[in-house]
Amino acid sequence: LEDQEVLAFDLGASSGRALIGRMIHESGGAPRLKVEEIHRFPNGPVEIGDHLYWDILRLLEELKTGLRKAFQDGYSPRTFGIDTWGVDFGLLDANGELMGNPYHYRDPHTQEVIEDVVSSIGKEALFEQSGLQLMPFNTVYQLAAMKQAASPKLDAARTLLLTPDLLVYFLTGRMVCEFTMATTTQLYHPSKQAWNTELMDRLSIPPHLFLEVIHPGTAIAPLTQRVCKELGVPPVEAVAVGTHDTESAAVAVPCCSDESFVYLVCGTWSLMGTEREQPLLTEEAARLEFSNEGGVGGTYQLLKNIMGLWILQECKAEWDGQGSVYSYSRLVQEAAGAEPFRSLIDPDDFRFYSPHDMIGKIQAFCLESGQPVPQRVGEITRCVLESLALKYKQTVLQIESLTGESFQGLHMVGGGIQNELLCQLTANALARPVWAGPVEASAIGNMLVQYMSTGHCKDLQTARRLVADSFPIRLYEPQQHPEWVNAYLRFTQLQARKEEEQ
Ligand code: LFR
Repeated sequence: LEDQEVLAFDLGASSGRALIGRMIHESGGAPRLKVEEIHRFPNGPVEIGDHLYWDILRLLEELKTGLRKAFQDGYSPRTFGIDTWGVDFGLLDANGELMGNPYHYRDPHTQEVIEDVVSSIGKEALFEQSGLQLMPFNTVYQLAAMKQAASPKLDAARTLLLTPDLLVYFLTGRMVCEFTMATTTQLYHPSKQAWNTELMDRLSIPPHLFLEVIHPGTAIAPLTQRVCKELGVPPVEAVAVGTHDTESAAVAVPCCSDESFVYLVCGTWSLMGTEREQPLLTEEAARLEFSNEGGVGGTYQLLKNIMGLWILQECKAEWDGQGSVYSYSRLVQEAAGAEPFRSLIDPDDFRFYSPHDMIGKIQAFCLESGQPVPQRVGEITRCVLESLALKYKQTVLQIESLTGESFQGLHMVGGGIQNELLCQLTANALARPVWAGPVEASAIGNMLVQYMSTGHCKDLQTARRLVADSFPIRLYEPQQHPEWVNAYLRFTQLQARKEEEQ
Protein backbone atom coordinates (compact mmCIF):
# COMPACT_ATOMS: atom_id res chain seq x y z
CA LEU A 1 0.00 0.00 0.00
CA GLU A 2 1.32 3.41 -0.89
CA ASP A 3 1.75 6.11 1.76
CA GLN A 4 -1.63 7.69 1.33
CA GLU A 5 -2.37 11.01 2.99
CA VAL A 6 -5.61 12.02 4.64
CA LEU A 7 -6.86 15.36 5.95
CA ALA A 8 -8.69 15.64 9.28
CA PHE A 9 -10.61 18.65 10.49
CA ASP A 10 -11.19 18.56 14.21
CA LEU A 11 -13.32 21.35 15.61
CA GLY A 12 -13.52 21.86 19.34
CA ALA A 13 -15.43 24.44 21.34
CA SER A 14 -12.36 26.63 21.86
CA SER A 15 -10.24 25.86 18.79
CA GLY A 16 -10.26 24.03 15.50
CA ARG A 17 -7.47 22.52 13.46
CA ALA A 18 -6.60 20.83 10.21
CA LEU A 19 -4.07 18.02 10.27
CA ILE A 20 -2.50 15.83 7.65
CA GLY A 21 -2.01 12.18 8.40
CA ARG A 22 0.36 9.93 6.55
CA MET A 23 0.65 6.20 7.04
CA ILE A 24 4.27 5.22 6.74
CA HIS A 25 5.32 1.73 5.76
CA GLU A 26 8.99 1.20 6.38
CA SER A 27 10.32 -2.08 5.13
CA GLY A 28 10.19 -4.71 7.81
CA GLY A 29 8.65 -2.47 10.48
CA ALA A 30 5.08 -2.02 11.62
CA PRO A 31 3.24 0.83 9.86
CA ARG A 32 3.21 4.15 11.65
CA LEU A 33 1.00 7.19 11.43
CA LYS A 34 2.62 10.58 11.10
CA VAL A 35 0.55 13.63 11.84
CA GLU A 36 1.21 17.26 10.99
CA GLU A 37 -0.88 20.25 11.91
CA ILE A 38 -1.29 22.61 8.97
CA HIS A 39 -3.86 25.08 10.27
CA ARG A 40 -5.25 26.12 13.65
CA PHE A 41 -7.89 28.71 14.49
CA PRO A 42 -9.81 29.88 17.53
CA ASN A 43 -13.46 29.04 18.07
CA GLY A 44 -16.04 30.22 20.53
CA PRO A 45 -19.58 31.43 20.95
CA VAL A 46 -20.90 34.67 19.50
CA GLU A 47 -23.43 36.45 21.72
CA ILE A 48 -26.37 38.29 20.22
CA GLY A 49 -29.03 39.42 22.67
CA ASP A 50 -29.97 36.47 24.86
CA HIS A 51 -28.61 33.92 22.44
CA LEU A 52 -25.29 32.22 21.82
CA TYR A 53 -24.38 31.11 18.31
CA TRP A 54 -21.57 29.44 16.42
CA ASP A 55 -20.00 31.47 13.64
CA ILE A 56 -20.53 28.65 11.19
CA LEU A 57 -19.61 30.56 8.04
CA ARG A 58 -16.27 31.58 9.48
CA LEU A 59 -15.66 27.97 10.46
CA LEU A 60 -16.38 26.99 6.87
CA GLU A 61 -13.84 29.56 5.71
CA GLU A 62 -11.27 28.05 8.09
CA LEU A 63 -11.92 24.61 6.58
CA LYS A 64 -11.39 26.07 3.14
CA THR A 65 -8.13 27.60 4.32
CA GLY A 66 -7.12 24.18 5.64
CA LEU A 67 -7.86 22.55 2.29
CA ARG A 68 -6.00 25.23 0.39
CA LYS A 69 -2.98 25.06 2.71
CA ALA A 70 -2.80 21.30 2.46
CA PHE A 71 -2.11 21.44 -1.25
CA GLN A 72 -0.02 24.62 -1.09
CA ASP A 73 2.21 22.89 1.45
CA GLY A 74 2.72 20.01 -0.98
CA TYR A 75 0.44 17.38 0.53
CA SER A 76 -2.08 15.51 -1.56
CA PRO A 77 -4.78 14.01 0.64
CA ARG A 78 -7.37 11.96 -1.23
CA THR A 79 -9.95 12.06 1.53
CA PHE A 80 -11.01 14.32 4.37
CA GLY A 81 -13.19 13.93 7.45
CA ILE A 82 -14.73 16.43 9.85
CA ASP A 83 -15.42 15.90 13.53
CA THR A 84 -16.91 18.42 15.94
CA TRP A 85 -18.61 18.71 19.34
CA GLY A 86 -21.99 16.99 19.59
CA VAL A 87 -25.68 17.96 19.53
CA ASP A 88 -25.69 21.22 17.54
CA PHE A 89 -27.21 21.61 14.11
CA GLY A 90 -28.22 23.90 11.26
CA LEU A 91 -31.64 23.93 9.61
CA LEU A 92 -31.97 24.03 5.84
CA ASP A 93 -34.96 25.31 3.90
CA ALA A 94 -36.59 23.64 0.90
CA ASN A 95 -33.96 25.17 -1.39
CA GLY A 96 -31.15 23.66 0.66
CA GLU A 97 -30.12 27.02 2.12
CA LEU A 98 -29.00 27.44 5.71
CA MET A 99 -31.66 29.21 7.80
CA GLY A 100 -29.68 31.29 10.25
CA ASN A 101 -26.77 30.64 12.56
CA PRO A 102 -26.75 27.42 14.56
CA TYR A 103 -27.20 27.88 18.28
CA HIS A 104 -24.26 27.18 20.55
CA TYR A 105 -25.02 24.34 22.95
CA ARG A 106 -24.56 26.67 25.91
CA ASP A 107 -27.39 28.92 24.71
CA PRO A 108 -29.68 29.19 27.73
CA HIS A 109 -32.89 28.75 25.70
CA THR A 110 -33.32 25.09 26.60
CA GLN A 111 -33.50 25.68 30.33
CA GLU A 112 -37.19 26.41 30.44
CA VAL A 113 -38.36 23.46 28.37
CA ILE A 114 -36.40 20.69 30.05
CA GLU A 115 -38.86 20.31 32.87
CA ASP A 116 -41.82 20.19 30.47
CA VAL A 117 -40.17 17.56 28.30
CA VAL A 118 -39.12 15.48 31.28
CA SER A 119 -42.53 15.65 32.92
CA SER A 120 -44.42 14.82 29.73
CA ILE A 121 -42.16 11.95 28.60
CA GLY A 122 -40.68 10.77 31.89
CA LYS A 123 -37.03 10.74 32.88
CA GLU A 124 -36.78 6.93 32.74
CA ALA A 125 -38.43 6.72 29.32
CA LEU A 126 -36.11 9.38 27.95
CA PHE A 127 -33.09 7.40 29.14
CA GLU A 128 -34.45 4.04 27.96
CA GLN A 129 -35.25 5.38 24.52
CA SER A 130 -31.98 7.24 23.96
CA GLY A 131 -29.41 5.84 26.38
CA LEU A 132 -28.41 9.41 27.19
CA GLN A 133 -28.01 11.23 30.44
CA LEU A 134 -30.08 14.37 30.74
CA MET A 135 -27.85 17.12 29.41
CA PRO A 136 -29.53 20.50 28.97
CA PHE A 137 -28.06 20.96 25.51
CA ASN A 138 -29.23 17.77 23.86
CA THR A 139 -30.73 18.43 20.44
CA VAL A 140 -34.13 17.31 21.65
CA TYR A 141 -34.32 20.19 24.15
CA GLN A 142 -33.00 22.68 21.62
CA LEU A 143 -35.77 21.71 19.21
CA ALA A 144 -38.38 21.71 21.98
CA ALA A 145 -37.21 25.22 22.94
CA MET A 146 -37.59 26.40 19.35
CA LYS A 147 -41.05 24.84 19.26
CA GLN A 148 -42.01 26.59 22.46
CA ALA A 149 -40.71 29.90 21.13
CA ALA A 150 -42.89 29.29 18.03
CA SER A 151 -39.74 29.60 15.92
CA PRO A 152 -40.77 30.23 12.31
CA LYS A 153 -37.48 28.59 11.30
CA LEU A 154 -38.57 25.27 12.68
CA ASP A 155 -41.84 25.34 10.73
CA ALA A 156 -40.15 26.25 7.48
CA ALA A 157 -37.18 23.89 7.82
CA ARG A 158 -36.89 20.90 5.53
CA THR A 159 -33.70 19.27 6.80
CA LEU A 160 -31.65 19.25 9.98
CA LEU A 161 -27.92 18.76 9.59
CA LEU A 162 -25.70 18.21 12.62
CA THR A 163 -22.59 20.44 12.60
CA PRO A 164 -20.09 18.12 10.89
CA ASP A 165 -22.71 16.99 8.37
CA LEU A 166 -23.57 20.65 7.72
CA LEU A 167 -19.95 21.51 6.95
CA VAL A 168 -19.62 18.44 4.72
CA TYR A 169 -22.76 19.58 2.89
CA PHE A 170 -21.32 23.06 2.32
CA LEU A 171 -18.23 21.51 0.76
CA THR A 172 -19.71 18.59 -1.18
CA GLY A 173 -23.37 19.45 -1.72
CA ARG A 174 -24.36 16.07 -0.23
CA MET A 175 -26.66 15.84 2.79
CA VAL A 176 -26.08 12.96 5.18
CA CYS A 177 -26.57 12.16 8.83
CA GLU A 178 -23.72 10.30 10.48
CA PHE A 179 -24.46 7.78 13.22
CA THR A 180 -22.25 8.91 16.12
CA MET A 181 -23.61 12.46 15.92
CA ALA A 182 -27.17 11.15 15.48
CA THR A 183 -26.90 9.41 18.84
CA THR A 184 -26.12 12.72 20.59
CA THR A 185 -29.53 14.16 19.68
CA GLN A 186 -31.49 12.07 22.21
CA LEU A 187 -33.90 11.45 19.32
CA TYR A 188 -32.21 8.26 18.17
CA HIS A 189 -33.38 5.00 19.67
CA PRO A 190 -30.35 2.76 20.29
CA SER A 191 -32.29 -0.45 20.87
CA LYS A 192 -34.40 0.02 17.75
CA GLN A 193 -31.45 1.49 15.85
CA ALA A 194 -33.75 4.04 14.29
CA TRP A 195 -34.99 7.58 14.77
CA ASN A 196 -37.46 7.81 17.61
CA THR A 197 -40.36 9.19 15.60
CA GLU A 198 -42.80 8.53 18.41
CA LEU A 199 -40.86 10.87 20.69
CA MET A 200 -40.66 13.43 17.88
CA ASP A 201 -44.44 13.24 17.43
CA ARG A 202 -45.07 13.71 21.12
CA LEU A 203 -42.88 16.80 21.17
CA SER A 204 -44.19 18.11 17.82
CA ILE A 205 -40.73 17.90 16.28
CA PRO A 206 -41.15 17.23 12.56
CA PRO A 207 -39.65 13.78 11.73
CA HIS A 208 -39.04 14.82 8.12
CA LEU A 209 -36.08 16.87 9.34
CA PHE A 210 -34.02 13.75 9.97
CA LEU A 211 -32.15 11.91 7.24
CA GLU A 212 -31.36 8.25 7.07
CA VAL A 213 -28.34 7.45 9.22
CA ILE A 214 -25.01 6.44 7.65
CA HIS A 215 -22.16 4.80 9.54
CA PRO A 216 -18.57 5.90 10.09
CA GLY A 217 -16.35 4.73 7.27
CA THR A 218 -18.86 5.53 4.54
CA ALA A 219 -17.55 7.55 1.59
CA ILE A 220 -19.82 10.58 1.09
CA ALA A 221 -18.89 12.65 -1.98
CA PRO A 222 -16.02 14.69 -3.43
CA LEU A 223 -15.72 18.48 -3.04
CA THR A 224 -18.01 20.25 -5.50
CA GLN A 225 -16.41 21.51 -8.70
CA ARG A 226 -17.15 25.02 -7.54
CA VAL A 227 -15.21 24.54 -4.29
CA CYS A 228 -12.32 22.90 -6.15
CA LYS A 229 -12.17 25.87 -8.49
CA GLU A 230 -12.41 28.42 -5.70
CA LEU A 231 -9.59 26.79 -3.75
CA GLY A 232 -7.53 25.45 -6.63
CA VAL A 233 -7.57 21.92 -5.23
CA PRO A 234 -8.54 18.52 -6.67
CA PRO A 235 -11.86 16.82 -5.80
CA VAL A 236 -10.88 15.42 -2.40
CA GLU A 237 -13.53 13.02 -1.11
CA ALA A 238 -15.42 13.50 2.15
CA VAL A 239 -15.62 10.41 4.34
CA ALA A 240 -18.03 10.01 7.22
CA VAL A 241 -15.72 9.55 10.20
CA GLY A 242 -16.80 9.27 13.83
CA THR A 243 -18.01 12.83 13.32
CA HIS A 244 -18.66 13.33 17.02
CA ASP A 245 -15.24 14.38 18.35
CA THR A 246 -15.56 12.24 21.48
CA GLU A 247 -16.10 9.14 19.36
CA SER A 248 -13.15 9.97 17.12
CA ALA A 249 -11.03 10.36 20.24
CA ALA A 250 -12.19 6.99 21.57
CA VAL A 251 -10.83 5.37 18.39
CA ALA A 252 -7.39 6.76 19.23
CA VAL A 253 -7.13 5.36 22.77
CA PRO A 254 -3.90 3.37 22.54
CA CYS A 255 -5.11 0.27 24.32
CA CYS A 256 -3.83 -2.87 22.66
CA SER A 257 -5.02 -5.65 24.92
CA ASP A 258 -8.31 -7.53 24.63
CA GLU A 259 -9.30 -6.37 28.06
CA SER A 260 -11.69 -3.51 28.48
CA PHE A 261 -10.28 -0.14 29.38
CA VAL A 262 -11.38 3.18 30.75
CA TYR A 263 -10.46 6.44 29.09
CA LEU A 264 -10.80 10.15 29.60
CA VAL A 265 -11.10 12.50 26.65
CA CYS A 266 -9.79 15.70 28.10
CA GLY A 267 -10.68 18.97 26.39
CA THR A 268 -13.21 21.69 27.12
CA TRP A 269 -15.30 18.80 28.45
CA SER A 270 -13.96 15.73 30.19
CA LEU A 271 -15.61 12.62 28.85
CA MET A 272 -14.88 9.51 30.79
CA GLY A 273 -15.97 6.20 29.38
CA THR A 274 -15.52 2.61 28.46
CA GLU A 275 -16.29 0.83 25.21
CA ARG A 276 -19.06 -1.76 25.00
CA GLU A 277 -20.86 -3.73 22.36
CA GLN A 278 -24.30 -2.79 23.65
CA PRO A 279 -25.75 0.18 25.47
CA LEU A 280 -26.16 -0.27 29.22
CA LEU A 281 -29.69 0.85 29.94
CA THR A 282 -30.01 -0.08 33.60
CA GLU A 283 -31.64 2.06 36.27
CA GLU A 284 -28.28 2.38 37.96
CA ALA A 285 -26.68 3.76 34.80
CA ALA A 286 -29.49 6.30 34.61
CA ARG A 287 -29.22 7.19 38.28
CA LEU A 288 -25.47 7.76 38.00
CA GLU A 289 -26.12 9.90 34.92
CA PHE A 290 -24.18 7.94 32.32
CA SER A 291 -24.74 8.10 28.57
CA ASN A 292 -24.46 5.45 25.92
CA GLU A 293 -23.20 7.19 22.82
CA GLY A 294 -22.91 5.50 19.47
CA GLY A 295 -19.28 4.89 18.58
CA VAL A 296 -17.20 3.75 15.63
CA GLY A 297 -17.42 0.10 14.55
CA GLY A 298 -20.89 -0.46 15.99
CA THR A 299 -19.67 0.13 19.56
CA TYR A 300 -21.40 2.02 22.33
CA GLN A 301 -19.42 4.24 24.63
CA LEU A 302 -20.71 4.19 28.18
CA LEU A 303 -19.57 7.59 29.31
CA LYS A 304 -20.12 10.56 31.51
CA ASN A 305 -19.86 14.24 30.62
CA ILE A 306 -17.79 15.95 33.27
CA MET A 307 -17.59 19.75 33.20
CA GLY A 308 -13.87 19.59 32.53
CA LEU A 309 -11.31 22.27 31.74
CA TRP A 310 -14.11 24.60 30.67
CA ILE A 311 -14.08 25.88 34.24
CA LEU A 312 -10.43 26.83 34.00
CA GLN A 313 -10.82 28.23 30.47
CA GLU A 314 -13.47 30.59 31.79
CA CYS A 315 -11.31 31.65 34.76
CA LYS A 316 -8.43 32.28 32.37
CA ALA A 317 -10.67 34.40 30.14
CA GLU A 318 -11.57 36.49 33.19
CA TRP A 319 -7.95 36.95 34.26
CA ASP A 320 -7.01 37.78 30.67
CA GLY A 321 -9.87 40.31 30.57
CA GLN A 322 -8.52 41.98 33.70
CA GLY A 323 -5.20 42.41 31.98
CA SER A 324 -3.33 39.60 33.78
CA VAL A 325 -2.65 37.33 30.85
CA TYR A 326 -1.50 33.93 32.09
CA SER A 327 -0.50 31.06 29.84
CA TYR A 328 -1.78 27.64 30.85
CA SER A 329 1.71 26.59 31.84
CA ARG A 330 1.96 29.63 34.11
CA LEU A 331 -1.41 28.77 35.67
CA VAL A 332 -0.20 25.26 36.32
CA GLN A 333 3.02 26.58 37.82
CA GLU A 334 1.03 28.79 40.20
CA ALA A 335 -1.24 25.87 41.08
CA ALA A 336 1.72 23.59 41.76
CA GLY A 337 2.97 26.12 44.31
CA ALA A 338 -0.41 26.52 46.02
CA GLU A 339 -1.44 24.70 49.19
CA PRO A 340 -2.97 21.31 48.35
CA PHE A 341 -6.49 20.19 49.33
CA ARG A 342 -7.50 23.62 50.60
CA SER A 343 -10.84 24.07 48.86
CA LEU A 344 -12.79 21.69 46.60
CA ILE A 345 -15.74 22.13 44.26
CA ASP A 346 -18.07 19.69 42.58
CA PRO A 347 -17.19 20.45 38.94
CA ASP A 348 -20.61 19.21 37.83
CA ASP A 349 -22.53 21.66 39.97
CA PHE A 350 -24.83 23.17 37.37
CA ARG A 351 -23.76 26.74 38.09
CA PHE A 352 -20.44 26.05 36.36
CA TYR A 353 -22.13 25.15 33.07
CA SER A 354 -22.92 28.64 31.80
CA PRO A 355 -20.30 31.17 30.75
CA HIS A 356 -19.11 34.23 32.73
CA ASP A 357 -18.19 35.00 36.33
CA MET A 358 -16.58 31.59 36.86
CA ILE A 359 -14.22 32.82 39.59
CA GLY A 360 -17.16 34.26 41.52
CA LYS A 361 -19.05 30.98 41.15
CA ILE A 362 -16.10 28.96 42.46
CA GLN A 363 -15.74 31.30 45.41
CA ALA A 364 -19.47 31.17 46.15
CA PHE A 365 -19.37 27.37 46.09
CA CYS A 366 -16.51 27.31 48.59
CA LEU A 367 -18.16 29.88 50.83
CA GLU A 368 -21.50 28.03 50.87
CA SER A 369 -19.77 24.78 51.74
CA GLY A 370 -17.80 26.31 54.59
CA GLN A 371 -14.37 26.04 52.95
CA PRO A 372 -11.63 28.65 52.64
CA VAL A 373 -12.43 30.89 49.68
CA PRO A 374 -9.64 30.69 47.07
CA GLN A 375 -8.46 34.12 45.97
CA ARG A 376 -5.16 33.85 44.19
CA VAL A 377 -4.71 32.50 40.68
CA GLY A 378 -2.78 29.48 41.97
CA GLU A 379 -5.36 28.72 44.65
CA ILE A 380 -8.24 28.83 42.21
CA THR A 381 -6.43 26.75 39.60
CA ARG A 382 -5.40 24.19 42.22
CA CYS A 383 -8.98 23.98 43.47
CA VAL A 384 -10.27 23.28 39.94
CA LEU A 385 -7.60 20.70 39.08
CA GLU A 386 -7.82 18.77 42.34
CA SER A 387 -11.60 18.74 42.14
CA LEU A 388 -11.47 17.40 38.59
CA ALA A 389 -9.03 14.69 39.64
CA LEU A 390 -11.40 13.63 42.43
CA LYS A 391 -14.35 13.65 40.07
CA TYR A 392 -12.38 11.42 37.69
CA LYS A 393 -11.71 8.99 40.51
CA GLN A 394 -15.39 8.90 41.42
CA THR A 395 -16.33 8.27 37.80
CA VAL A 396 -13.84 5.42 37.37
CA LEU A 397 -15.31 3.78 40.47
CA GLN A 398 -18.82 4.23 39.10
CA ILE A 399 -17.90 2.69 35.75
CA GLU A 400 -16.36 -0.25 37.59
CA SER A 401 -19.48 -0.76 39.66
CA LEU A 402 -21.75 -0.48 36.60
CA THR A 403 -19.79 -2.88 34.41
CA GLY A 404 -18.27 -5.22 36.98
CA GLU A 405 -14.86 -4.61 35.37
CA SER A 406 -11.78 -3.42 37.17
CA PHE A 407 -9.25 -1.24 35.46
CA GLN A 408 -5.54 -1.13 36.13
CA GLY A 409 -5.16 2.48 35.14
CA LEU A 410 -6.63 5.28 33.09
CA HIS A 411 -5.94 6.35 29.51
CA MET A 412 -6.06 10.11 29.12
CA VAL A 413 -6.19 11.60 25.62
CA GLY A 414 -6.87 15.03 24.11
CA GLY A 415 -5.54 18.56 24.46
CA GLY A 416 -6.12 18.67 28.21
CA ILE A 417 -3.30 16.19 28.83
CA GLN A 418 -0.83 18.96 28.09
CA ASN A 419 -1.74 20.01 31.60
CA GLU A 420 0.79 17.74 33.27
CA LEU A 421 -0.31 18.67 36.75
CA LEU A 422 -3.83 17.49 35.99
CA CYS A 423 -2.51 14.13 34.75
CA GLN A 424 -0.34 13.71 37.84
CA LEU A 425 -3.12 14.73 40.23
CA THR A 426 -5.43 12.27 38.49
CA ALA A 427 -2.96 9.41 38.93
CA ASN A 428 -2.56 10.43 42.59
CA ALA A 429 -6.30 10.63 43.22
CA LEU A 430 -6.87 7.27 41.56
CA ALA A 431 -3.80 5.68 43.10
CA ARG A 432 -3.35 4.03 39.72
CA PRO A 433 -1.19 4.82 36.70
CA VAL A 434 -2.34 7.26 34.04
CA TRP A 435 -1.22 6.75 30.44
CA ALA A 436 -1.40 10.12 28.71
CA GLY A 437 -1.48 10.40 24.93
CA PRO A 438 -2.07 11.15 22.18
CA VAL A 439 -2.90 14.86 22.42
CA GLU A 440 -4.59 15.05 19.03
CA ALA A 441 -6.77 12.03 19.69
CA SER A 442 -9.87 13.26 17.87
CA ALA A 443 -7.98 14.18 14.72
CA ILE A 444 -6.10 10.86 14.82
CA GLY A 445 -9.31 8.87 15.29
CA ASN A 446 -10.80 10.86 12.44
CA MET A 447 -7.85 9.87 10.21
CA LEU A 448 -8.02 6.23 11.25
CA VAL A 449 -11.64 5.94 10.19
CA GLN A 450 -10.71 7.44 6.83
CA TYR A 451 -8.06 4.74 6.57
CA MET A 452 -10.65 2.12 7.47
CA SER A 453 -12.85 3.40 4.68
CA THR A 454 -10.03 3.18 2.13
CA GLY A 455 -8.96 -0.26 3.33
CA HIS A 456 -5.60 0.89 4.78
CA CYS A 457 -6.62 0.02 8.33
CA LYS A 458 -8.60 -3.10 9.13
CA ASP A 459 -10.49 -2.44 12.31
CA LEU A 460 -10.52 -0.72 15.68
CA GLN A 461 -7.94 -3.04 17.14
CA THR A 462 -5.49 -2.41 14.30
CA ALA A 463 -6.18 1.31 14.61
CA ARG A 464 -5.32 1.32 18.31
CA ARG A 465 -2.17 -0.71 17.75
CA LEU A 466 -1.13 1.86 15.16
CA VAL A 467 -1.70 4.69 17.65
CA ALA A 468 0.35 2.90 20.30
CA ASP A 469 3.17 2.35 17.77
CA SER A 470 3.10 5.91 16.47
CA PHE A 471 2.76 8.34 19.37
CA PRO A 472 4.59 8.80 22.65
CA ILE A 473 2.46 7.80 25.62
CA ARG A 474 3.56 9.32 28.91
CA LEU A 475 3.22 7.31 32.08
CA TYR A 476 2.23 9.06 35.31
CA GLU A 477 2.83 6.82 38.30
CA PRO A 478 0.67 7.65 41.30
CA GLN A 479 2.42 9.50 44.09
CA GLN A 480 0.78 8.10 47.17
CA HIS A 481 -0.33 10.66 49.68
CA PRO A 482 -2.70 9.80 52.52
CA GLU A 483 -4.44 13.16 52.11
CA TRP A 484 -6.04 11.97 48.85
CA VAL A 485 -8.22 9.54 50.78
CA ASN A 486 -9.48 12.33 53.05
CA ALA A 487 -9.92 14.67 50.12
CA TYR A 488 -12.08 12.10 48.34
CA LEU A 489 -14.21 11.73 51.42
CA ARG A 490 -14.62 15.49 51.64
CA PHE A 491 -15.46 15.61 47.95
CA THR A 492 -18.25 13.05 48.23
CA GLN A 493 -19.55 14.76 51.37
CA LEU A 494 -19.82 18.03 49.46
CA GLN A 495 -21.98 16.28 46.89
CA ALA A 496 -24.11 14.55 49.52
CA ARG A 497 -24.70 17.84 51.28
CA LYS A 498 -25.83 19.39 48.01
CA GLU A 499 -28.24 16.55 47.33
CA GLU A 500 -29.77 16.93 50.79
CA GLU A 501 -30.30 20.61 50.20
CA GLN A 502 -32.18 19.94 46.96
C1 LFR B 1 -16.93 17.27 23.57
C2 LFR B 1 -18.40 17.12 23.24
C3 LFR B 1 -19.13 16.20 24.18
C4 LFR B 1 -20.51 16.72 24.05
C5 LFR B 1 -20.24 18.18 24.14
C6 LFR B 1 -21.31 19.10 23.64
O1 LFR B 1 -16.31 18.12 22.67
O2 LFR B 1 -18.59 16.68 21.93
O3 LFR B 1 -19.02 14.84 23.86
O4 LFR B 1 -21.38 16.24 25.00
O5 LFR B 1 -19.05 18.37 23.40
O6 LFR B 1 -21.62 18.86 22.32
